[in-house]
Amino acid sequence: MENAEVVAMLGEIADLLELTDENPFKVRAYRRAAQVVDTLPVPVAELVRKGELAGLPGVGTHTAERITQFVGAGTCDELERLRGKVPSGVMELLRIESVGPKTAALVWKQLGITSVDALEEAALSGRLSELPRMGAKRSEAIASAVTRHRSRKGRVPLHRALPYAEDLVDRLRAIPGVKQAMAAGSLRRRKETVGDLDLLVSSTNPERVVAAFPKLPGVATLLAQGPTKSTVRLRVGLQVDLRVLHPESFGAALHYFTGSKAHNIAVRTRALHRGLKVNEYGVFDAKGRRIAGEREEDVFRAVGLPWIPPELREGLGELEAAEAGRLPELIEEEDLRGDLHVHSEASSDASSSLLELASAARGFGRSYLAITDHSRSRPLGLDDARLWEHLHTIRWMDQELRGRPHLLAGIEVDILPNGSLDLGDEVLSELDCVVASVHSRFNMSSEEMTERIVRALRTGLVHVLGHPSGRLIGSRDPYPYDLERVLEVAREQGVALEVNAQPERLDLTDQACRLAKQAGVKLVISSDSHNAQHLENLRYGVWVARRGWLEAGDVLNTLPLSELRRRFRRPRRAPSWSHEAPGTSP
Ligand code: DGT
Ligand code: CA
Ligand code: CA
Ligand code: ZN
Repeated sequence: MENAEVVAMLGEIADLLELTDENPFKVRAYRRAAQVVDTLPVPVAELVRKGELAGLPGVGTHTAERITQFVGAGTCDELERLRGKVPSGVMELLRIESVGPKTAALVWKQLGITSVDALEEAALSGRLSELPRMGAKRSEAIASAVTRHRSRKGRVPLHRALPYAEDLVDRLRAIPGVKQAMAAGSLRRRKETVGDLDLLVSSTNPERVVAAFPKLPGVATLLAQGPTKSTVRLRVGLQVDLRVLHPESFGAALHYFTGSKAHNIAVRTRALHRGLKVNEYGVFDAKGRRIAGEREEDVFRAVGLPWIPPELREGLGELEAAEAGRLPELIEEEDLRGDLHVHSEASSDASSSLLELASAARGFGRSYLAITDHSRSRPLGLDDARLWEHLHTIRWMDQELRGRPHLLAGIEVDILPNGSLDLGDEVLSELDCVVASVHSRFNMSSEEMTERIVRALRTGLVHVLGHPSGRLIGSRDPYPYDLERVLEVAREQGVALEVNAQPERLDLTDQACRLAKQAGVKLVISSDSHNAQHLENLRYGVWVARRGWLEAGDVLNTLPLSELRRRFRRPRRAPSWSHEAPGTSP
Protein backbone atom coordinates (compact mmCIF):
# COMPACT_ATOMS: atom_id res chain seq x y z
CA MET A 1 0.00 0.00 0.00
CA GLU A 2 1.48 3.30 -1.12
CA ASN A 3 1.09 6.48 0.92
CA ALA A 4 -0.40 8.09 -2.19
CA GLU A 5 -3.28 5.60 -2.11
CA VAL A 6 -4.05 6.53 1.50
CA VAL A 7 -3.85 10.23 0.61
CA ALA A 8 -6.29 9.65 -2.24
CA MET A 9 -8.67 7.75 0.07
CA LEU A 10 -8.66 10.54 2.68
CA GLY A 11 -9.20 13.15 -0.01
CA GLU A 12 -12.07 11.16 -1.45
CA ILE A 13 -13.75 10.91 1.97
CA ALA A 14 -13.35 14.68 2.42
CA ASP A 15 -14.90 15.34 -1.01
CA LEU A 16 -17.75 12.94 -0.35
CA LEU A 17 -18.44 14.53 3.04
CA GLU A 18 -18.52 17.94 1.45
CA LEU A 19 -20.88 16.76 -1.30
CA THR A 20 -23.25 15.32 1.27
CA ASP A 21 -23.17 18.51 3.36
CA GLU A 22 -21.63 17.01 6.41
CA ASN A 23 -19.90 18.84 9.22
CA PRO A 24 -17.17 21.13 7.81
CA PHE A 25 -14.94 20.22 10.77
CA LYS A 26 -14.93 16.61 9.67
CA VAL A 27 -14.09 17.68 6.11
CA ARG A 28 -11.17 19.75 7.31
CA ALA A 29 -9.89 16.98 9.59
CA TYR A 30 -9.67 14.57 6.64
CA ARG A 31 -7.97 17.15 4.41
CA ARG A 32 -5.44 17.87 7.12
CA ALA A 33 -4.77 14.16 7.65
CA ALA A 34 -4.26 13.73 3.90
CA GLN A 35 -1.66 16.49 3.97
CA VAL A 36 0.12 14.86 6.90
CA VAL A 37 0.26 11.45 5.23
CA ASP A 38 1.40 13.03 1.97
CA THR A 39 4.54 14.39 3.60
CA LEU A 40 5.36 11.36 5.74
CA PRO A 41 8.96 10.26 5.29
CA VAL A 42 8.01 6.61 6.00
CA PRO A 43 5.39 4.20 4.60
CA VAL A 44 2.12 4.76 6.43
CA ALA A 45 1.64 0.98 6.49
CA GLU A 46 4.68 0.76 8.75
CA LEU A 47 3.13 3.18 11.27
CA VAL A 48 -0.06 1.12 11.18
CA ARG A 49 1.92 -2.02 11.97
CA LYS A 50 3.66 -0.35 14.90
CA GLY A 51 0.43 1.23 16.15
CA GLU A 52 2.00 4.70 15.91
CA LEU A 53 -0.54 6.24 13.59
CA ALA A 54 -2.74 8.03 16.14
CA GLY A 55 0.37 9.70 17.56
CA LEU A 56 0.82 11.82 14.42
CA PRO A 57 -0.17 15.45 14.72
CA GLY A 58 -3.34 16.02 12.69
CA VAL A 59 -4.43 12.37 12.70
CA GLY A 60 -7.22 11.73 15.21
CA THR A 61 -8.38 8.35 16.46
CA HIS A 62 -11.25 8.13 13.97
CA THR A 63 -9.04 8.93 11.03
CA ALA A 64 -6.42 6.49 12.29
CA GLU A 65 -9.07 3.75 12.37
CA ARG A 66 -10.09 4.48 8.78
CA ILE A 67 -6.48 4.40 7.63
CA THR A 68 -5.78 1.16 9.47
CA GLN A 69 -8.80 -0.50 7.93
CA PHE A 70 -7.90 0.86 4.49
CA VAL A 71 -4.31 -0.37 4.67
CA GLY A 72 -5.50 -3.83 5.67
CA ALA A 73 -8.45 -4.21 3.31
CA GLY A 74 -7.96 -1.74 0.45
CA THR A 75 -11.10 0.14 1.48
CA CYS A 76 -12.94 1.22 4.63
CA ASP A 77 -16.56 1.26 5.82
CA GLU A 78 -16.80 5.04 5.95
CA LEU A 79 -15.61 5.33 2.34
CA GLU A 80 -18.07 2.70 1.14
CA ARG A 81 -20.91 4.24 3.14
CA LEU A 82 -20.29 7.64 1.54
CA ARG A 83 -19.76 6.24 -1.94
CA GLY A 84 -23.20 4.72 -1.63
CA LYS A 85 -24.68 8.20 -1.24
CA VAL A 86 -23.00 9.97 -4.18
CA PRO A 87 -23.15 8.84 -7.84
CA SER A 88 -19.66 8.21 -9.24
CA GLY A 89 -20.35 10.64 -12.10
CA VAL A 90 -20.69 13.45 -9.57
CA MET A 91 -17.26 12.59 -8.19
CA GLU A 92 -15.84 12.83 -11.70
CA LEU A 93 -17.12 16.41 -11.92
CA LEU A 94 -14.57 17.30 -9.24
CA ARG A 95 -11.75 16.55 -11.64
CA ILE A 96 -12.83 19.42 -13.87
CA GLU A 97 -10.91 22.61 -13.23
CA SER A 98 -13.02 25.24 -11.44
CA VAL A 99 -15.57 22.66 -10.27
CA GLY A 100 -15.15 22.10 -6.53
CA PRO A 101 -17.39 20.17 -4.14
CA LYS A 102 -19.71 23.16 -3.71
CA THR A 103 -20.39 23.56 -7.43
CA ALA A 104 -20.68 19.81 -7.94
CA ALA A 105 -23.21 19.55 -5.10
CA LEU A 106 -25.16 22.49 -6.52
CA VAL A 107 -25.51 21.11 -10.06
CA TRP A 108 -26.22 17.63 -8.77
CA LYS A 109 -28.94 18.67 -6.34
CA GLN A 110 -30.50 21.50 -8.34
CA LEU A 111 -30.25 20.09 -11.86
CA GLY A 112 -29.81 16.37 -11.27
CA ILE A 113 -26.48 16.39 -13.14
CA THR A 114 -24.53 13.19 -12.53
CA SER A 115 -22.02 13.11 -15.41
CA VAL A 116 -19.51 15.26 -17.24
CA ASP A 117 -21.59 15.02 -20.42
CA ALA A 118 -24.70 16.28 -18.62
CA LEU A 119 -22.72 19.17 -17.14
CA GLU A 120 -21.47 20.18 -20.56
CA GLU A 121 -24.97 19.96 -21.99
CA ALA A 122 -26.31 22.16 -19.19
CA ALA A 123 -23.53 24.70 -19.74
CA LEU A 124 -24.14 24.88 -23.49
CA SER A 125 -27.93 25.06 -23.21
CA GLY A 126 -27.81 27.90 -20.72
CA ARG A 127 -29.49 25.94 -17.92
CA LEU A 128 -26.33 26.11 -15.84
CA SER A 129 -26.11 29.90 -15.91
CA GLU A 130 -29.53 30.20 -14.26
CA LEU A 131 -28.29 28.67 -11.02
CA PRO A 132 -27.58 30.97 -8.06
CA ARG A 133 -24.03 32.45 -8.09
CA MET A 134 -23.35 30.99 -11.53
CA GLY A 135 -23.91 33.43 -14.39
CA ALA A 136 -22.96 33.25 -18.05
CA LYS A 137 -19.25 33.85 -17.62
CA ARG A 138 -18.79 31.12 -15.03
CA SER A 139 -20.89 28.76 -17.09
CA GLU A 140 -18.74 29.38 -20.18
CA ALA A 141 -15.58 28.79 -18.16
CA ILE A 142 -16.97 25.44 -17.06
CA ALA A 143 -17.80 24.44 -20.64
CA SER A 144 -14.24 25.10 -21.76
CA ALA A 145 -12.84 23.35 -18.67
CA VAL A 146 -14.86 20.27 -19.66
CA THR A 147 -13.16 20.28 -23.07
CA ARG A 148 -9.73 20.44 -21.44
CA HIS A 149 -10.71 17.74 -18.96
CA ARG A 150 -11.54 15.43 -21.86
CA SER A 151 -8.26 16.05 -23.63
CA ARG A 152 -6.08 15.20 -20.66
CA LYS A 153 -8.23 12.46 -19.21
CA GLY A 154 -6.28 9.38 -18.34
CA ARG A 155 -2.83 10.96 -18.38
CA VAL A 156 -0.86 10.52 -15.19
CA PRO A 157 1.75 13.03 -13.95
CA LEU A 158 5.29 11.66 -14.24
CA HIS A 159 6.02 11.72 -10.52
CA ARG A 160 2.97 9.57 -9.78
CA ALA A 161 3.80 7.02 -12.48
CA LEU A 162 7.54 6.76 -11.83
CA PRO A 163 7.47 4.79 -8.55
CA TYR A 164 5.17 2.16 -10.10
CA ALA A 165 7.42 1.82 -13.13
CA GLU A 166 10.52 1.46 -10.97
CA ASP A 167 8.89 -1.10 -8.72
CA LEU A 168 7.65 -3.22 -11.63
CA VAL A 169 11.03 -3.09 -13.35
CA ASP A 170 12.73 -4.33 -10.16
CA ARG A 171 10.26 -7.18 -9.85
CA LEU A 172 10.63 -8.15 -13.50
CA ARG A 173 14.41 -8.24 -13.10
CA ALA A 174 13.98 -10.74 -10.29
CA ILE A 175 12.16 -13.27 -12.49
CA PRO A 176 14.53 -16.15 -13.32
CA GLY A 177 15.89 -16.00 -16.87
CA VAL A 178 15.40 -12.22 -17.21
CA LYS A 179 18.54 -10.49 -18.46
CA GLN A 180 17.38 -6.88 -18.65
CA ALA A 181 14.27 -4.90 -17.82
CA MET A 182 13.62 -1.23 -18.54
CA ALA A 183 10.83 1.29 -18.79
CA ALA A 184 10.53 2.88 -22.26
CA GLY A 185 7.86 5.19 -23.72
CA SER A 186 7.08 8.70 -22.58
CA LEU A 187 8.23 7.83 -19.07
CA ARG A 188 11.78 7.25 -20.30
CA ARG A 189 11.58 10.50 -22.25
CA ARG A 190 10.56 12.10 -18.92
CA LYS A 191 7.49 13.73 -20.35
CA GLU A 192 5.49 15.62 -17.72
CA THR A 193 2.55 13.24 -18.00
CA VAL A 194 2.37 9.68 -19.27
CA GLY A 195 -0.52 7.87 -20.95
CA ASP A 196 0.62 4.37 -20.08
CA LEU A 197 3.78 2.54 -19.07
CA ASP A 198 5.79 0.58 -21.63
CA LEU A 199 8.05 -2.03 -20.04
CA LEU A 200 10.62 -4.10 -21.90
CA VAL A 201 12.29 -7.29 -20.79
CA SER A 202 14.93 -9.40 -22.46
CA SER A 203 14.69 -13.06 -21.73
CA THR A 204 15.14 -16.36 -23.52
CA ASN A 205 12.08 -17.66 -21.69
CA PRO A 206 9.22 -15.26 -22.53
CA GLU A 207 6.41 -17.62 -21.42
CA ARG A 208 7.66 -17.48 -17.87
CA VAL A 209 7.74 -13.66 -17.82
CA VAL A 210 4.34 -13.30 -19.45
CA ALA A 211 2.87 -15.75 -16.94
CA ALA A 212 4.40 -14.02 -13.92
CA PHE A 213 3.58 -10.44 -14.93
CA PRO A 214 -0.17 -10.28 -14.14
CA LYS A 215 0.53 -11.75 -10.70
CA LEU A 216 2.86 -8.97 -9.62
CA PRO A 217 1.73 -6.86 -6.66
CA GLY A 218 -0.32 -3.82 -7.66
CA VAL A 219 -1.82 -5.44 -10.77
CA ALA A 220 -5.63 -5.37 -10.82
CA THR A 221 -6.67 -6.81 -14.20
CA LEU A 222 -5.15 -8.58 -17.15
CA LEU A 223 -6.38 -6.80 -20.28
CA ALA A 224 -4.62 -8.71 -23.07
CA GLN A 225 -1.98 -11.34 -23.49
CA GLY A 226 0.11 -12.95 -26.24
CA PRO A 227 3.19 -15.20 -26.30
CA THR A 228 5.60 -12.27 -25.83
CA LYS A 229 3.39 -9.45 -24.63
CA SER A 230 0.89 -8.57 -21.98
CA THR A 231 -1.20 -5.55 -21.02
CA VAL A 232 -2.52 -5.02 -17.51
CA ARG A 233 -4.21 -2.33 -15.46
CA LEU A 234 -2.78 -1.50 -12.05
CA ARG A 235 -4.97 -0.94 -9.00
CA VAL A 236 -4.14 2.76 -9.21
CA GLY A 237 -5.63 2.82 -12.71
CA LEU A 238 -2.45 3.03 -14.75
CA GLN A 239 -2.23 0.76 -17.81
CA VAL A 240 1.02 -1.11 -18.48
CA ASP A 241 2.24 -2.69 -21.73
CA LEU A 242 4.90 -5.35 -21.39
CA ARG A 243 7.03 -6.73 -24.23
CA VAL A 244 9.44 -9.61 -23.87
CA LEU A 245 12.27 -9.74 -26.38
CA HIS A 246 15.13 -11.93 -27.34
CA PRO A 247 18.37 -10.29 -26.14
CA GLU A 248 19.55 -9.72 -29.74
CA SER A 249 16.56 -7.36 -30.24
CA PHE A 250 16.52 -5.59 -26.90
CA GLY A 251 18.30 -2.40 -28.04
CA ALA A 252 16.13 -2.07 -31.13
CA ALA A 253 12.96 -2.56 -29.09
CA LEU A 254 14.17 -0.10 -26.49
CA HIS A 255 14.66 2.46 -29.22
CA TYR A 256 11.35 1.70 -30.90
CA PHE A 257 9.23 1.73 -27.74
CA THR A 258 10.95 4.77 -26.28
CA GLY A 259 9.63 6.77 -29.21
CA SER A 260 8.40 9.30 -29.67
CA LYS A 261 6.48 8.32 -32.73
CA ALA A 262 7.73 11.44 -34.54
CA HIS A 263 11.33 10.57 -33.66
CA ASN A 264 10.88 6.98 -34.82
CA ILE A 265 9.48 8.11 -38.14
CA ALA A 266 12.47 10.42 -38.64
CA VAL A 267 14.92 7.60 -37.86
CA ARG A 268 13.11 5.16 -40.14
CA THR A 269 13.08 7.64 -43.00
CA ARG A 270 16.78 8.28 -42.55
CA ALA A 271 17.42 4.53 -42.56
CA LEU A 272 15.43 4.07 -45.77
CA HIS A 273 17.62 6.66 -47.53
CA ARG A 274 20.57 4.48 -46.60
CA GLY A 275 18.94 1.31 -47.83
CA LEU A 276 18.28 0.06 -44.32
CA LYS A 277 15.19 -1.07 -42.47
CA VAL A 278 14.62 -0.31 -38.79
CA ASN A 279 11.96 -1.98 -36.67
CA GLU A 280 11.53 -3.17 -33.09
CA TYR A 281 13.62 -6.29 -33.81
CA GLY A 282 16.71 -4.67 -35.26
CA VAL A 283 18.31 -2.79 -38.14
CA PHE A 284 18.47 -4.80 -41.37
CA ASP A 285 20.29 -4.23 -44.65
CA ALA A 286 18.84 -4.62 -48.16
CA LYS A 287 19.45 -8.38 -48.06
CA GLY A 288 17.59 -8.67 -44.76
CA ARG A 289 20.75 -9.24 -42.73
CA ARG A 290 20.71 -7.95 -39.15
CA ILE A 291 23.33 -5.25 -38.66
CA ALA A 292 22.27 -4.01 -35.21
CA GLY A 293 19.74 -4.69 -32.47
CA GLU A 294 21.29 -5.79 -29.22
CA ARG A 295 22.26 -2.34 -27.97
CA GLU A 296 20.48 0.95 -28.50
CA GLU A 297 23.62 2.89 -29.44
CA ASP A 298 24.27 0.40 -32.25
CA VAL A 299 20.86 1.24 -33.72
CA PHE A 300 21.87 4.90 -33.87
CA ARG A 301 25.33 4.04 -35.19
CA ALA A 302 23.81 1.92 -37.96
CA VAL A 303 22.06 5.02 -39.29
CA GLY A 304 25.17 7.15 -38.88
CA LEU A 305 24.24 8.99 -35.68
CA PRO A 306 25.53 9.27 -32.13
CA TRP A 307 23.24 8.07 -29.32
CA ILE A 308 20.54 10.67 -28.63
CA PRO A 309 19.31 11.14 -25.04
CA PRO A 310 15.66 10.02 -24.68
CA GLU A 311 14.53 13.47 -23.46
CA LEU A 312 15.39 14.92 -26.88
CA ARG A 313 13.55 12.31 -28.92
CA GLU A 314 10.50 14.33 -29.88
CA GLY A 315 11.21 14.84 -33.57
CA LEU A 316 12.05 18.49 -32.94
CA GLY A 317 15.40 18.71 -34.68
CA GLU A 318 17.38 16.18 -32.66
CA LEU A 319 18.45 14.16 -35.72
CA GLU A 320 19.74 17.25 -37.48
CA ALA A 321 21.63 18.33 -34.35
CA ALA A 322 23.09 14.84 -33.92
CA GLU A 323 24.13 14.73 -37.57
CA ALA A 324 25.90 18.08 -37.24
CA GLY A 325 27.63 17.05 -34.01
CA ARG A 326 25.66 19.74 -32.19
CA LEU A 327 23.69 17.78 -29.64
CA PRO A 328 23.58 19.74 -26.39
CA GLU A 329 25.53 18.41 -23.44
CA LEU A 330 22.42 18.20 -21.30
CA ILE A 331 22.39 19.44 -17.73
CA GLU A 332 22.46 16.77 -15.00
CA GLU A 333 21.18 16.85 -11.45
CA GLU A 334 24.73 16.78 -10.11
CA ASP A 335 25.42 20.07 -11.89
CA LEU A 336 23.08 21.91 -9.53
CA ARG A 337 24.92 23.43 -6.59
CA GLY A 338 22.07 25.19 -4.90
CA ASP A 339 18.36 25.78 -4.65
CA LEU A 340 16.95 29.29 -4.99
CA HIS A 341 13.29 28.92 -3.95
CA VAL A 342 12.65 27.31 -0.58
CA HIS A 343 9.92 28.07 1.98
CA SER A 344 10.56 27.75 5.70
CA GLU A 345 8.02 27.61 8.51
CA ALA A 346 7.78 31.39 8.17
CA SER A 347 5.35 30.65 5.31
CA SER A 348 1.93 29.54 6.56
CA ASP A 349 1.80 26.66 4.06
CA ALA A 350 5.28 25.31 4.85
CA SER A 351 6.55 23.31 7.78
CA SER A 352 10.34 23.00 8.12
CA SER A 353 12.69 25.13 10.22
CA LEU A 354 15.80 26.75 8.78
CA LEU A 355 17.91 24.12 10.46
CA GLU A 356 15.87 21.23 9.09
CA LEU A 357 16.09 22.69 5.59
CA ALA A 358 19.80 23.27 5.92
CA SER A 359 20.61 19.78 7.06
CA ALA A 360 18.39 18.19 4.41
CA ALA A 361 20.06 20.35 1.74
CA ARG A 362 23.46 19.28 3.03
CA GLY A 363 22.31 15.67 2.72
CA PHE A 364 21.46 16.26 -0.93
CA GLY A 365 24.89 17.78 -1.50
CA ARG A 366 23.70 21.34 -2.08
CA SER A 367 26.12 24.08 -1.19
CA TYR A 368 23.64 26.95 -0.99
CA LEU A 369 19.98 27.51 -0.31
CA ALA A 370 17.88 30.65 -0.68
CA ILE A 371 15.12 30.97 1.92
CA THR A 372 12.22 32.57 0.04
CA ASP A 373 9.08 32.85 2.14
CA HIS A 374 5.83 34.48 1.12
CA SER A 375 5.17 38.21 1.19
CA ARG A 376 2.37 40.26 2.73
CA SER A 377 -0.56 39.52 0.42
CA ARG A 378 -0.44 35.77 1.01
CA PRO A 379 -2.13 34.54 4.18
CA LEU A 380 0.15 35.44 7.13
CA GLY A 381 2.85 36.48 4.65
CA LEU A 382 5.83 38.58 5.74
CA ASP A 383 5.50 42.36 5.83
CA ASP A 384 8.55 44.62 5.69
CA ALA A 385 9.14 44.59 9.44
CA ARG A 386 8.85 40.83 9.79
CA LEU A 387 11.02 40.33 6.72
CA TRP A 388 13.80 42.48 8.24
CA GLU A 389 13.64 40.30 11.31
CA HIS A 390 13.60 37.12 9.23
CA LEU A 391 16.56 38.39 7.23
CA HIS A 392 18.58 38.78 10.38
CA THR A 393 17.63 35.31 11.58
CA ILE A 394 18.74 33.87 8.24
CA ARG A 395 22.05 35.76 8.36
CA TRP A 396 22.62 34.55 11.89
CA MET A 397 21.84 30.95 10.95
CA ASP A 398 24.13 31.26 7.93
CA GLN A 399 26.99 32.20 10.26
CA GLU A 400 26.23 29.24 12.48
CA LEU A 401 26.20 26.84 9.54
CA ARG A 402 29.66 27.88 8.33
CA GLY A 403 28.87 27.21 4.72
CA ARG A 404 27.32 23.78 5.16
CA PRO A 405 25.31 24.93 3.35
CA HIS A 406 25.32 28.70 2.79
CA LEU A 407 21.95 30.31 3.41
CA LEU A 408 20.85 33.18 1.21
CA ALA A 409 18.26 35.62 2.49
CA GLY A 410 15.45 35.81 -0.02
CA ILE A 411 11.76 36.27 -0.57
CA GLU A 412 9.06 35.05 -2.91
CA VAL A 413 7.43 38.41 -3.36
CA ASP A 414 4.01 38.70 -4.93
CA ILE A 415 3.64 40.58 -8.17
CA LEU A 416 0.53 42.64 -7.43
CA PRO A 417 -2.11 43.08 -10.14
CA ASN A 418 -0.67 46.50 -11.09
CA GLY A 419 2.83 45.03 -11.53
CA SER A 420 4.32 46.49 -8.38
CA LEU A 421 6.00 44.30 -5.78
CA ASP A 422 4.35 43.47 -2.49
CA LEU A 423 7.16 44.82 -0.26
CA GLY A 424 9.23 47.98 0.05
CA ASP A 425 12.34 48.61 -2.08
CA GLU A 426 14.55 49.04 0.91
CA VAL A 427 14.20 45.54 2.26
CA LEU A 428 14.04 43.99 -1.21
CA SER A 429 17.35 45.57 -2.22
CA GLU A 430 18.96 44.14 0.90
CA LEU A 431 18.07 40.56 -0.05
CA ASP A 432 20.39 38.10 -1.82
CA CYS A 433 17.65 36.49 -3.88
CA VAL A 434 14.32 38.01 -4.87
CA VAL A 435 11.92 35.62 -6.59
CA ALA A 436 8.82 37.43 -7.86
CA SER A 437 5.65 35.48 -8.62
CA VAL A 438 2.03 35.94 -9.62
CA HIS A 439 -0.37 34.37 -7.11
CA SER A 440 -3.61 36.26 -7.69
CA ARG A 441 -5.98 37.54 -10.39
CA PHE A 442 -5.12 34.78 -12.86
CA ASN A 443 -8.04 35.81 -15.05
CA MET A 444 -6.48 38.96 -16.53
CA SER A 445 -6.24 39.32 -20.29
CA SER A 446 -2.95 38.35 -21.91
CA GLU A 447 -2.07 42.04 -22.47
CA GLU A 448 -2.73 42.94 -18.85
CA MET A 449 -0.84 39.97 -17.49
CA THR A 450 2.14 40.60 -19.75
CA GLU A 451 2.24 44.25 -18.69
CA ARG A 452 1.96 43.22 -15.04
CA ILE A 453 4.97 40.91 -15.30
CA VAL A 454 7.00 43.34 -17.41
CA ARG A 455 6.52 46.08 -14.83
CA ALA A 456 7.63 43.79 -12.04
CA LEU A 457 10.79 42.82 -13.93
CA ARG A 458 11.55 46.48 -14.59
CA THR A 459 11.64 47.40 -10.91
CA GLY A 460 15.27 46.31 -11.07
CA LEU A 461 14.74 44.42 -7.82
CA VAL A 462 13.90 40.98 -9.17
CA HIS A 463 16.44 38.20 -9.68
CA VAL A 464 14.09 35.42 -10.70
CA LEU A 465 10.57 35.28 -12.16
CA GLY A 466 8.93 32.42 -10.18
CA HIS A 467 6.70 29.74 -11.78
CA PRO A 468 6.17 32.05 -14.78
CA SER A 469 2.88 30.63 -16.13
CA GLY A 470 1.05 29.71 -12.91
CA ARG A 471 -0.18 26.39 -14.25
CA LEU A 472 -0.86 23.30 -12.14
CA ILE A 473 -0.64 20.10 -14.16
CA GLY A 474 -4.03 18.50 -14.58
CA SER A 475 -5.87 21.13 -12.57
CA ARG A 476 -5.09 24.71 -13.57
CA ASP A 477 -4.20 26.01 -17.01
CA PRO A 478 -1.45 28.59 -17.43
CA TYR A 479 -2.68 32.16 -17.40
CA PRO A 480 -2.37 33.76 -20.82
CA TYR A 481 0.71 35.98 -21.27
CA ASP A 482 3.14 36.87 -24.02
CA LEU A 483 6.18 34.74 -23.28
CA GLU A 484 8.28 36.28 -26.05
CA ARG A 485 7.74 39.76 -24.66
CA VAL A 486 8.55 38.63 -21.11
CA LEU A 487 11.72 36.96 -22.39
CA GLU A 488 12.75 40.15 -24.14
CA VAL A 489 12.37 42.17 -20.96
CA ALA A 490 13.97 39.46 -18.81
CA ARG A 491 16.98 39.59 -21.07
CA GLU A 492 17.14 43.36 -20.95
CA GLN A 493 16.88 43.33 -17.14
CA GLY A 494 19.12 40.32 -16.52
CA VAL A 495 16.28 38.48 -14.79
CA ALA A 496 16.34 34.67 -14.80
CA LEU A 497 13.22 32.58 -15.39
CA GLU A 498 12.42 29.78 -12.99
CA VAL A 499 11.88 26.16 -13.84
CA ASN A 500 9.77 25.35 -10.82
CA ALA A 501 10.46 21.70 -10.02
CA GLN A 502 7.38 21.05 -7.91
CA PRO A 503 6.03 18.05 -9.78
CA GLU A 504 2.52 19.56 -10.05
CA ARG A 505 3.94 22.76 -11.51
CA LEU A 506 6.91 22.07 -13.82
CA ASP A 507 6.69 25.69 -14.86
CA LEU A 508 8.35 26.78 -17.26
CA THR A 509 7.62 23.90 -19.58
CA ASP A 510 10.22 22.13 -21.69
CA GLN A 511 9.30 24.10 -24.81
CA ALA A 512 9.41 27.41 -22.96
CA CYS A 513 12.90 26.53 -21.66
CA ARG A 514 14.05 26.08 -25.21
CA LEU A 515 12.59 29.44 -26.23
CA ALA A 516 14.22 31.12 -23.23
CA LYS A 517 17.60 29.73 -24.18
CA GLN A 518 17.17 30.92 -27.76
CA ALA A 519 16.22 34.35 -26.45
CA GLY A 520 19.43 34.52 -24.41
CA VAL A 521 17.67 34.35 -21.04
CA LYS A 522 19.15 32.35 -18.17
CA LEU A 523 17.12 29.86 -16.16
CA VAL A 524 17.21 28.61 -12.59
CA ILE A 525 15.88 25.23 -11.47
CA SER A 526 14.26 25.51 -8.04
CA SER A 527 12.37 23.12 -5.80
CA ASP A 528 9.85 25.59 -4.32
CA SER A 529 10.02 23.29 -1.29
CA HIS A 530 7.38 23.63 1.39
CA ASN A 531 9.11 21.06 3.57
CA ALA A 532 12.58 19.55 3.76
CA GLN A 533 11.71 16.42 1.77
CA HIS A 534 10.65 18.51 -1.21
CA LEU A 535 14.27 19.53 -1.74
CA GLU A 536 14.62 16.24 -3.55
CA ASN A 537 12.21 17.41 -6.27
CA LEU A 538 14.90 19.29 -8.19
CA ARG A 539 15.30 16.23 -10.37
CA TYR A 540 11.89 16.82 -11.94
CA GLY A 541 13.01 20.30 -12.92
CA VAL A 542 16.23 18.90 -14.35
CA TRP A 543 14.22 16.59 -16.60
CA VAL A 544 12.14 19.50 -17.89
CA ALA A 545 15.35 21.43 -18.55
CA ARG A 546 16.84 18.47 -20.41
CA ARG A 547 13.70 18.18 -22.54
CA GLY A 548 14.22 21.90 -23.20
CA TRP A 549 17.75 21.23 -24.52
CA LEU A 550 19.41 23.10 -21.62
CA GLU A 551 23.04 22.70 -20.68
CA ALA A 552 24.62 23.45 -17.30
CA GLY A 553 25.75 26.84 -18.60
CA ASP A 554 22.16 27.92 -19.20
CA VAL A 555 21.18 27.46 -15.57
CA LEU A 556 22.40 29.90 -12.93
CA ASN A 557 22.23 27.62 -9.91
CA THR A 558 24.95 25.46 -11.40
CA LEU A 559 27.33 28.32 -10.57
CA PRO A 560 29.50 28.40 -7.47
CA LEU A 561 28.05 30.80 -4.89
CA SER A 562 30.60 33.55 -5.48
CA GLU A 563 29.77 33.71 -9.18
CA LEU A 564 26.06 33.55 -8.49
CA ARG A 565 26.39 36.50 -6.12
CA ARG A 566 28.21 38.46 -8.81
CA ARG A 567 25.37 37.71 -11.21
CA PHE A 568 22.76 38.79 -8.69
CA ARG A 569 24.51 42.00 -7.66
CA ARG A 570 22.32 44.96 -8.55
CA PRO A 571 23.54 48.06 -10.27
CA ARG A 572 23.79 50.96 -7.80
CA ARG A 573 20.93 53.33 -8.14
CA ALA A 574 19.57 56.47 -6.55
CA PRO A 575 17.10 55.85 -3.71
CA SER A 576 14.41 57.99 -5.34
CA TRP A 577 14.40 55.93 -8.52
CA SER A 578 11.73 53.53 -7.38
CA HIS A 579 9.19 56.30 -6.87
CA GLU A 580 9.05 57.02 -10.56
CA ALA A 581 6.40 55.33 -12.62
CA PRO A 582 7.35 51.76 -13.48
CA GLY A 583 8.99 51.32 -16.86
CA THR A 584 10.54 54.77 -17.14
CA SER A 585 14.01 53.75 -15.95
CA PRO A 586 16.86 53.29 -18.42
P1 DGT B 1 2.04 8.06 -23.86
O1 DGT B 1 1.94 6.65 -23.43
O2 DGT B 1 0.82 8.59 -24.51
O3 DGT B 1 2.50 8.96 -22.76
O4 DGT B 1 3.19 8.19 -24.98
P2 DGT B 1 4.22 7.10 -25.49
O5 DGT B 1 5.23 7.83 -26.30
O6 DGT B 1 4.71 6.25 -24.38
O7 DGT B 1 3.35 6.27 -26.53
P3 DGT B 1 2.81 4.77 -26.55
O8 DGT B 1 2.72 4.17 -25.19
O9 DGT B 1 1.58 4.79 -27.37
O10 DGT B 1 3.90 3.99 -27.38
C1 DGT B 1 5.22 3.83 -26.92
C2 DGT B 1 6.17 4.06 -28.05
O11 DGT B 1 6.01 3.05 -29.05
C3 DGT B 1 5.98 5.36 -28.77
O12 DGT B 1 6.63 6.44 -28.14
C4 DGT B 1 6.60 5.05 -30.11
C5 DGT B 1 6.26 3.62 -30.31
N1 DGT B 1 5.08 3.53 -31.17
C6 DGT B 1 3.82 3.26 -30.78
N2 DGT B 1 3.01 3.26 -31.85
C7 DGT B 1 3.76 3.55 -32.92
C8 DGT B 1 3.50 3.70 -34.32
O13 DGT B 1 2.38 3.56 -34.79
N3 DGT B 1 4.56 4.00 -35.11
C9 DGT B 1 5.81 4.16 -34.62
N4 DGT B 1 6.81 4.47 -35.43
N5 DGT B 1 6.09 4.04 -33.33
C10 DGT B 1 5.08 3.73 -32.48
CA1 CA C 1 3.38 4.96 -23.02
CA1 CA D 1 1.89 1.93 -24.64
ZN1 ZN E 1 4.75 30.66 -5.49
